Amino acid sequence: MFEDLSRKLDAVLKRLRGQGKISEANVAETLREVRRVLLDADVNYKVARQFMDDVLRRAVGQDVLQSITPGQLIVKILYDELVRLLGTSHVGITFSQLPPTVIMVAGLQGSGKTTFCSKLALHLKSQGKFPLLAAADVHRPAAIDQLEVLGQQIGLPVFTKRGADAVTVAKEAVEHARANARDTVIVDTAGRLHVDEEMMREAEAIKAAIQPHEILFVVDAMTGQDAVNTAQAFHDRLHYDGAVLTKMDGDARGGAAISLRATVGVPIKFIGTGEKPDALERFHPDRLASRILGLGDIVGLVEKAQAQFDGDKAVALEQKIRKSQFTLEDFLEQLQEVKKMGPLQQVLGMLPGANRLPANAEVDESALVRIEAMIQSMTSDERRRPQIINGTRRRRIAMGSGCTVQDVNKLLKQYEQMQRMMKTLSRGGRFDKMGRGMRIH
Ligand SMILES: Nc1nc2c(ncn2[C@@H]2O[C@H](COP(=O)(O)OP(=O)(O)O)[C@@H](O)[C@H]2O)c(=O)[nH]1
Ligand SMILES: [Mg+2]
Repeated sequence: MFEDLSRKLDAVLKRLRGQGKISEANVAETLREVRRVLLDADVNYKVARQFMDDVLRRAVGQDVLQSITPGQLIVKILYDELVRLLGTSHVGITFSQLPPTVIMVAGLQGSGKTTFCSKLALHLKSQGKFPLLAAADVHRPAAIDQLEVLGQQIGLPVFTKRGADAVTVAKEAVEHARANARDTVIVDTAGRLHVDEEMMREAEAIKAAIQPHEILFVVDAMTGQDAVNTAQAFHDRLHYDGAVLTKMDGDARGGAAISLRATVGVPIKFIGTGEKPDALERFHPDRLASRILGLGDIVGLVEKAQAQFDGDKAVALEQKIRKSQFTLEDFLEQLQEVKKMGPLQQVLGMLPGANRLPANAEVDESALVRIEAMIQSMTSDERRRPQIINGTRRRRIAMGSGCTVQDVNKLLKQYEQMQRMMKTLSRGGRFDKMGRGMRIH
């Protein structure tokens, strides 16, 4: 997510970070470069200017130059201001006291509305809700089919009425939900390729007819500045409650995400990170800011892990990492869980410093299989205290796992590096050696 922006910022900030003595000229120069990087990422120029003004004001106010670590203090100020720009804290969906909660989803064609409807439905289902999907994009029969297929995939009902107009479908869907004890209705609507009067009128008519508790505007993050213009045009007519940024897994430059909140003044509530129904994340300004600044997303990572395996394990693991008591046994268990979490590339992207991995760093997943085999060939004493693994033991482990002694050496070295990084983390520092340390093979 935003690899390019993140890498450029990192390059600019790296110069500051290392320096003991920093002059006013260094700071001014760095901030100018940060501004240029933001504009490159398609951040709205007014937003970028205001942002830099705020950062500068705070840097002067906190007397950055007099502090012991001026470089780090600037990074901290940038982080704080970026979090603020992105909306400070997560804003969730407002549920009605009196079910069903009606959620209307609007946006341009192709922005990812229908996909988002199914993602949201699945997300709410996993939280114990009973959603009903409503196919109120009636202009293209294929749109109704698409929602029906998605509904089937996630095991949730879809209300359709072929031949009826959008307002009728939406209204009857809400009645159907009420009669059938569904506590949430998610209404998918039609979009067009561009903002146009007819689409707006239809959306307004649906809004008037069903009076949704929540209107979510879906926008493709890849469209940059355009996203912000469209978002404003929809907001002028619909006054929606939250925005959803889709296709954040693609090579979106970041401009839309960074400018949207500041320009339209509406919180971003979710982000879409893939085509599958489970590729949805709640939007957390602090996490995105730390990803952009290359500070990693440990909370997101632990949460993702948590969603995949049981919560107690995740908490225990986090504590172990923080206390640097991470053994090879944990490493093995972790590898097995990581395999369940999905593509390693995505998992690595959430780690601090990951923006310094080469853009297309290939992760050799078969290396994992070998590592697993090697750890499995160790005694439990060896797994807990790898320092006892001497030459004889290394040969035995290599034989037992069908690997070479060099492989075993490499694994132990990687484990050592990982431990060192975890120590840095537990001291509240950064994984600065991430780029080299964590690469598997
Ligand atoms: N990579 C990626 N593709 C997405 C995402 N959300 C939607 N899509 C794809 O974008 C295309 C348009 O999505 P759709 O939901 O039909 O858009 P709609 O016209 O607004 O309903 C489809 O091919 C989706 O699979 C996302 O978060 N990531
Ligand atoms: Mg659609």
